[in-house]
Amino acid sequence: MKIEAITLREVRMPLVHFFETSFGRTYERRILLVTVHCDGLDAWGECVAGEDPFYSSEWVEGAWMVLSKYLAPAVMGRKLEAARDCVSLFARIRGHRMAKSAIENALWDAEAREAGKPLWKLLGGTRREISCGVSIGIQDSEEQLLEKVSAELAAGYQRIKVKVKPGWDVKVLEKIRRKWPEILLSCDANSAYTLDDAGHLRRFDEFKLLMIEQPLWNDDIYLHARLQRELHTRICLDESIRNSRDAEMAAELRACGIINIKVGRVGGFSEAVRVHDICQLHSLPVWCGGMLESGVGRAQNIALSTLNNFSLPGDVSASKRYWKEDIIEPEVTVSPKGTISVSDQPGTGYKVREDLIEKLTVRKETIGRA
Ligand code: OSB
Ligand code: MG
Repeated sequence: MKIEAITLREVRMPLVHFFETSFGRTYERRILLVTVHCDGLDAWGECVAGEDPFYSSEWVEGAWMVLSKYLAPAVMGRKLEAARDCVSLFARIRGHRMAKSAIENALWDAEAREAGKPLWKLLGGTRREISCGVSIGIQDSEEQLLEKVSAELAAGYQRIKVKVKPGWDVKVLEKIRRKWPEILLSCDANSAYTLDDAGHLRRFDEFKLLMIEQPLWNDDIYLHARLQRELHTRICLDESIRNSRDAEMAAELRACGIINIKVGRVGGFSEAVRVHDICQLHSLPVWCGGMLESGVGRAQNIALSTLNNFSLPGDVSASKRYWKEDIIEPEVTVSPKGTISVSDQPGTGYKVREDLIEKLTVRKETIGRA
């Protein structure tokens, strides 16, 4: 693959419904798309950095700068045998994993399409159908939350995850459990608690949750291990797992019972597969996390979710839960039994709607071509 040019693009996409976590509320996404022009084709990747550095230190503006000044130049004009070869070219640039992932994943798209292979097979996937769950944000009222849960269950989703924070936790979980005693239910705190809350978090045990996601600090593993010893409910680490070494440390320290893999958070598909493999070795089930992606990132999450150890439903759900109109076609749809089937077409099996993207673009920069 000869890399001839890279285009960065910001598209603005209003969410169908706002999304609120313990760190804030989002109404509109600023989606950073990367197009790698190589061997006469345009390959696509999405940088999942948020509008603000609240989920992690990465954010759209910072990612744009590092892509433009460091990452695109690091691969420009290079001829790579495989997508994973960009990892060593990026190695001297510290951090910025979501930005790196956008280029690496575009290269995987190119590699799959050039080989005439589905991306999921190239990644080593084995499942033809993936299981889907939903992540439901903090609402203005408990009634609104219960209505949302009810609608998602009716749509067939296999697992409900609700965002929690101090003041929006035990009471909401209790109401959901009382109404639906048998469903797969979990919660995600996005680091809203400290170890001093261990006693409070122990109250979550009575709701028989599948897991409690990232209760403590975004950069911590050790104190999660201390907390895990106090809880029956399995902890699931999200923010804390930056690479396969973190996953190995979490497994050995018994800091969690489940790991959420987000391809952007770990720096791209190569590392995501490594995290998957190390978790499998340690009998830690994984599932695919979401970052309110557009269709470009969503289609790639679907491909990743076909790997064998993705044995729990992911936060990979239908396009229409997020967007009036998605930027891929067909849009992502979920069956009444809460699954997405993968296609045997080359690449992701979804087509990028370039005309629509052009219309939604508010900023564009091409590196490597006059
Ligand atoms: O912690 O999983 C998270 C969205 C933005 C940032 C962090 C998270 C989330 C979600 C949404 O939970 C998952 C999705 O539906 O894309
Ligand atoms: Mg999370």
